[in-house]
Amino acid sequence: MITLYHFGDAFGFDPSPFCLKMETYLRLAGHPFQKKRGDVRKAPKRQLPIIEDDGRIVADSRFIIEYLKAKYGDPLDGHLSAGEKANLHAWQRMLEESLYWTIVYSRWIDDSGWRVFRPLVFGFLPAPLRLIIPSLVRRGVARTLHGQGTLRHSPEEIYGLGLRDVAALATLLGDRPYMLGDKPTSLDASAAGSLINILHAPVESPLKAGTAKHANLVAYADRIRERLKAS
Ligand SMILES: N[C@@H](CCC(=O)N[C@@H](CS)C(=O)NCC(=O)O)C(=O)O
Repeated sequence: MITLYHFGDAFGFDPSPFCLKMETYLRLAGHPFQKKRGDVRKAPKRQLPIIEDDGRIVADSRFIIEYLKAKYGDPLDGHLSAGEKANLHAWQRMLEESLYWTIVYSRWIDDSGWRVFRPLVFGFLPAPLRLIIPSLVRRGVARTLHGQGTLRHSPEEIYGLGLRDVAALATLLGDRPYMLGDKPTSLDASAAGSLINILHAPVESPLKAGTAKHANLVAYADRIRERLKAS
């Protein structure tokens, strides 16, 4: 049995777009699995998600999906042409290397997001640590966002960049049930991981407000979330 180690369902789903991506992938692909709360400090790359399968640990959602495809087959992407796979690759990178950072900004740096995010994610800590740890982690996230480039922009620019990604995604989806057509692919795992985290998390932001204007993305996130709950 595959075990998915993730942060936990603080929002009724995992606040990490990558952990929610992994859960969505496993459910859409129909692989039986169990979820356990992971410890990022013990993960091989100090990040979650990781999986354990037959005693083997695999880290990073991209390598996990490669591993699962090699071991259990490729029910989601196997039918795609080389061109469609290239397309999928580019969209996935947009979600995970671009839009992701606006999501991070909206929760960790934007004060209004932080006020909501902090107690939800760090509320489990005992009182003295609850006062110290969140600010330390927040400072680390700010350093990462500065190194990566996002924090060199104004808030308007950061949200503007994120919302351009969202608008492109809305155009891609159009009126189809899944991002690339009638059937789910691994792109839907990435898209759901991000969109459910933007639209269904209790963090209000210009990113959420702008995404909510795309009726097709709202319906898509609702649909995939229902499918996750049902399976
Ligand atoms: N490329 C990785 C990204 C995973 C990732 O960024 N995980 C974040 C949560 S969204 C994490 O574990 N952060 C903890 C840290 O970096 O200290 C993947 O696809 O799995």
